[in-house]
Amino acid sequence: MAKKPATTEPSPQPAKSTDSVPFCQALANHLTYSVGKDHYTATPRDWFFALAHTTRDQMTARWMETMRRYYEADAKRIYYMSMEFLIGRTLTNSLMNMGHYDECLKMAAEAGLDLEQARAMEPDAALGNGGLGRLAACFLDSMATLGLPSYGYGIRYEYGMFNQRIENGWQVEHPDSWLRYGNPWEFPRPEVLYPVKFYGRLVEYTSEAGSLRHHWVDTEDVMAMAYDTPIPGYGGKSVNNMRLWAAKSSRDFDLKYFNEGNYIKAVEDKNESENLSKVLYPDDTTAMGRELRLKQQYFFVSASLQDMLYRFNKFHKNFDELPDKVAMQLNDTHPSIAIPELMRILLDLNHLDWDRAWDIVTRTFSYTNHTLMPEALETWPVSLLEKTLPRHLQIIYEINHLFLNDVRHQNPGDTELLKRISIIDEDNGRRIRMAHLAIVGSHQVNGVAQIHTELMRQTIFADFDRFYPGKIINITNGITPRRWLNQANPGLAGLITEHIGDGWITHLDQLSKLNKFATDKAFQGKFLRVKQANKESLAKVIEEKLGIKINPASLFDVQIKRMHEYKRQLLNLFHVVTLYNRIRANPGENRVPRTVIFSGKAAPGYARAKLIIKLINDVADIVNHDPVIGDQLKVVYIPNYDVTTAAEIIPAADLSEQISTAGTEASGTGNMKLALNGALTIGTLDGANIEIRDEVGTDNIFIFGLNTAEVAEITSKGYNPWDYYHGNQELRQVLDMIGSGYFSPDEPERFRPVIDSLTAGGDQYLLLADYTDYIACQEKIDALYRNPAEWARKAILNVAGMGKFSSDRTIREYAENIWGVKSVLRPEV
Ligand code: T68
Repeated sequence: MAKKPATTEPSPQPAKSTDSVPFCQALANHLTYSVGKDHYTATPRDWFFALAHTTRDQMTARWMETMRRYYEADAKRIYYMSMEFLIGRTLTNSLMNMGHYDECLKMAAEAGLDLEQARAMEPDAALGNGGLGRLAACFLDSMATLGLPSYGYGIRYEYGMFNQRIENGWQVEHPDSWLRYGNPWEFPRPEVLYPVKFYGRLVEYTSEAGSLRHHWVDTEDVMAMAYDTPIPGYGGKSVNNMRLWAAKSSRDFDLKYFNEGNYIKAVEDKNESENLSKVLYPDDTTAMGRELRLKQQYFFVSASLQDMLYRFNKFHKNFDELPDKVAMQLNDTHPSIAIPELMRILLDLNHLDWDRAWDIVTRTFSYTNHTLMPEALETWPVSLLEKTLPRHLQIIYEINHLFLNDVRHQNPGDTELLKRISIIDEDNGRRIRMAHLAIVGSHQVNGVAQIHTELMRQTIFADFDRFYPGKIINITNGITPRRWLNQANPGLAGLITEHIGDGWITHLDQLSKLNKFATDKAFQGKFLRVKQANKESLAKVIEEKLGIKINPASLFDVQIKRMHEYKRQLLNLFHVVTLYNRIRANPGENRVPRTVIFSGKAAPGYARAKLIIKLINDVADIVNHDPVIGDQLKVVYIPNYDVTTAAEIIPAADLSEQISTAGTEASGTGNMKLALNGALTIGTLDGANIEIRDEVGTDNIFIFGLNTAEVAEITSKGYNPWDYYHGNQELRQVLDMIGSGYFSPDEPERFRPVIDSLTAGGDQYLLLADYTDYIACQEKIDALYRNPAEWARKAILNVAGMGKFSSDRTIREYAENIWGVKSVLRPEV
């Protein structure tokens, strides 16, 4: 047994506040004593580290005070369990949330310090793939801002999301060594160390009282070491903790090998166990059944549960109190092995009986689903669990057995139902359906937008919705206005504050006060000038990074998100090629100039998505160099989309492309970020687009295409893409050009498979069916853009209507409807 870790919880004495030391004095001290440089020798990176340490100091005292406050209140804690936290940069966020940003700006100006340069030295903490990981980061910000006693638990990957370079038009992945220069935000906790077991075998025995007991023995153990990062809420009143686990070898040197003189082998084994937290899996929509991924999941779940129970047990002796003191939120099924793990802890280590343990477990866990796509739903081969986590497999079997008994009791004779609803899929080589396990083991399950939740209830989880009425609920996603408006778009944030005050930063629904300015000419003018300035900044970045000169007066048409067929970047590209053909056919016509901006990463193994990136770049190459086209159309692929790039692009967007096939995008959150920054949306009736429409009004959003009912109908009737190919001459021309190598003269057949998949291949995502309506909708957008006052009015109404989409609202709903937790606020001092 590993020794209980020494507590890292705060001591009762208040920590000495560093608030009294002036910022510039503290900064100078850090430059000298933490970085070991002076003004003469300091590089921008040195300044970044000095700034980060100064800022961290300011959070630390409040962090400890917050932890003490939660202890004293014996508050119910939320544990947000997530394989991904896509944090991005921290410096500006922390300075702003702690209220030191203006002081820092002033100090930098006086000292002649180039703050921009120093800020740019911070690497993104890219410990996530996309929407799911960024949602977790927005939630941490909101939970801290609301003073909710919460902890983020995850993995401290040594390599985060890969860096994407575009080489000759192709995506090339490069490792993201974000810790290379050290991470100034984290506190390593070498004393908070837990063993995590793998493999081994089970020994059954009978206790003195006659009950069957299980021992899991001969395991291979890896140690999980904690790294803590303070998460400041806006206003700096509460600072919460994100605790990430890194794998350490259980013995730094394996003595057995060492004694045999096999030093190299000992170090090799150490490295192997430390591989567990080495790298983030970069796949967002395919569940890959890789042993290392399962081990990562169990690794962080096991460490987190040990840690949570250690904290619980300090003040509570009775496990029955656990659900009153702890809420565990599973961010997708990735941490759902926590359900059998908590059962194992209660049964095998604490000898509770099954029913009591199960009652505690199901009242503690809840699960968020982020996708309906079958290929993204996790299943693990029974054989893999049997080898890696044998006791968990036994427990899952027992959970399933009891669950199926209940289902059978309510639905006698319905064997098909039992097969469908079972946690074990018997048809595909026996696999564990993790979503089924998560639903059965949770008291509440939620979808992330109304339509997504509806579809969960009607399709993939319909049997569960009937069996557990009321268990599946909706909580529509949100985004933090601190990062996505206040920091990302200081121009717009300032304009808003000037007119309605700054209450919107924590009460986003106050944006509705902007409604009355939508027709105000002076306000419209200011609003358009802010947008124009943002567009000019982005144009500069694009020219510096890519050497492409874009026209800042053109309509900035933006699609930024993971590359995936269902998101239909290709449909957007078909519009680009249509415009290209129209301009070439009629060069003199007066048109609205457009700059079409794409950015996004493809999973490294997703060949089709990578080919589409190459296609976009090949089209860009031809379009951007065609003298007939000139300034009227430009196509830009901004490489390495990450949180920082998003914050550069979003404030400059005029048009937000949210064009997934209806019924495929669970929610989307980029749609919210863009509308909040005054972009108009062109979108399908999918995910949160529907709720955005409801909030901003049908007249202020451009909806096109088939809805989910029509998608279902057209596919069930037998969809024939050729009908559309033959039915629209412009579409046919676009497809023929791409398919026959117009954009790839060096290799004419390069994009043939892309086109074939749409025609002969059946066009799974119905691009051809939606093309005509999409193009017509884009024409309406062009027409509107010619009328700046009308455009501004609609864009202002979009900003004014975004109040609902604050992650503060989302988190309040989780707190009330799932977690049953209350804020523990700092008494006003
Ligand atoms: C996204 N999912 C949804 N998954 O696609 C998006 N998956 O509609 C939604 O807005 C967002 O979640 C937040 O709810 C993801 O981002 C992943 O990143 C992912 C990662 C690993 C495995 C599976």
